[in-house]
Amino acid sequence: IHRQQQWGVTAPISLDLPTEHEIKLTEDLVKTLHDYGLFESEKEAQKRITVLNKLNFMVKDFVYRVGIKQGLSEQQAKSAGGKIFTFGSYKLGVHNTGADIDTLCVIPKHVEREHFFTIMYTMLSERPEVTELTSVVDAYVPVIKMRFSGIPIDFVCARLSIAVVPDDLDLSDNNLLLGLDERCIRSLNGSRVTDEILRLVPSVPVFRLALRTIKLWAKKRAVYSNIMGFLGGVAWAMLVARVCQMYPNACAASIVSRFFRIMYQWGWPQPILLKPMEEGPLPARQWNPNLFPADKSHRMPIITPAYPSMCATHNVTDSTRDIMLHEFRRTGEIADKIMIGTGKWQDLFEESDFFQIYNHYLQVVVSSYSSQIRLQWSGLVESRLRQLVSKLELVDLLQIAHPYIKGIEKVHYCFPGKESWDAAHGNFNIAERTFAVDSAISEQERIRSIPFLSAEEKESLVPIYTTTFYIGLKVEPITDESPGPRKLNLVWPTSEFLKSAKMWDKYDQTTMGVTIKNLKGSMLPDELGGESRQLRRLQAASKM
Ligand code: 3AT
Ligand code: MN
Ligand code: MN
Repeated sequence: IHRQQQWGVTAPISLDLPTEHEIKLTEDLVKTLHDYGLFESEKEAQKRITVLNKLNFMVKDFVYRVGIKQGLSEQQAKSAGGKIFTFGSYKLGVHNTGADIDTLCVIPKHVEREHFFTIMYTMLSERPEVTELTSVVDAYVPVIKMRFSGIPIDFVCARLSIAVVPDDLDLSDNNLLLGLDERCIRSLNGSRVTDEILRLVPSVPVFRLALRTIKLWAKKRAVYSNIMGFLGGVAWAMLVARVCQMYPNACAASIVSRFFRIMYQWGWPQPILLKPMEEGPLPARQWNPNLFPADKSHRMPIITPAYPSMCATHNVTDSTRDIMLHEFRRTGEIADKIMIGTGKWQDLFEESDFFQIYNHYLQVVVSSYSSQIRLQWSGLVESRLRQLVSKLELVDLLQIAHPYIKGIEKVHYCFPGKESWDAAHGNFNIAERTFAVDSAISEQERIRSIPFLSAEEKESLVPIYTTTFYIGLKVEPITDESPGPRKLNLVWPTSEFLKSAKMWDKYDQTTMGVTIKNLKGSMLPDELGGESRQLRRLQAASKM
């Protein structure tokens, strides 16, 4: 029982212990989450530990090998250490089956950062357990991606300015950051933030269960995506942690039930902090709306607890904030019903009706003629979509521009010429030659499964990859003050967006495309709800 201690920046709201009813509801919650398949098996958990042990061992071997190469003695090279840490959902203890393990490799000063992407990379490539090995060296946080015994790993690296990385190294010391490469500081940040979050909650098991619930809810309600202007995993974790601090003795059911109203009523843009911000030894700038105009523009600031503190919700726009507030309010009412017994936990996880609720959508089709460039190009456009949303927010009569959280990936097998041009512009409706992009099925298998075509015809097919993003548009309703037809002028935001995407230095108009279309809700592809909308309209018409 936590009595006096203050968790975070204010005194607790209540120190009440859970009631029997709340404990019962928490047990129901655990069962419900199990039904959604959220928890991995004991066997998978064990496998993750084995993989991490192997990686930790490989890191020590890597540090040793480089030490010998640099002329250290056998003894010095051996004792230089090296160690892995984890962060992300695995470290928080809220990962689902199949999630990646975000892993940080910490190396002493005699090993260069570059060695991680050359020597360590080669060592990994020689392991039979490693598949799908790639490195992204020029990313903001450079990373090696791979599967190790089938488990996806994001492997980042930080080189410290100490000669020995001992097994009991603690990353919380701010002075460790002194004199480090920016990329190393950013790589350390993930671990330092997760460690702090876990340190700042009154009960880790309660926090974990509540966070699992909120993450599932946010995914189902389509508000889980940092890149689209909603919140990502770290931001949701900090929100849940803050509510845990307010109710140090509560069980997960009551944390979850209070979460939505607290977040709805929060005085945004007042920031969410898990602890007072610290001064530190770096010249780095920390989040400070009094000093930096950009920080003042954050709509829902959620500040990371590890020095240097940053805002994890830089991407939130007016539209995405309004959408999240709407979801908080809506779900708060559902949660009340669950607590008084007139609703069940499943009600929390009702799928978003994004594709049903708007009369108009913008459809952004990103296309590429090769699978190599596909992810980079669609990623680039995806990262620019927020700018389109921000510009749409300025359009007269447009109340909300609502981006859907993920792009829909397809591959179309087309005959060269007009058909492939059409496909690249989002006009291809031959179902038996369109496939969801899924690494489980190879290209040969897909083509083999196509009916009606001869072997020669199949031979000439070319794949066109598309990723399609949607933005729902809510137009101001007709009122006495503004009667008459609603004609939106979307020319400026859409043409600016297309122009900016095509300015990408790797853009090549012969192999990449991007187009925007304005669609009526009833014109959405069937699998997204166009069909059910048409059915509803027919039903409504037949009743008249
Ligand atoms: P999953 O269970 O993996 O879906 P997660 O919270 O672990 O949820 P990620 O693996 O995507 O999510 O990210 C883990 C952390 O890695 C979060 C953040 O500190 C860092 N991170 C993720 N993506 C980026 C990025 N593009 N740039 C910088 N840091 C990132
Ligand atoms: Mn992860
Ligand atoms: Mn990851």
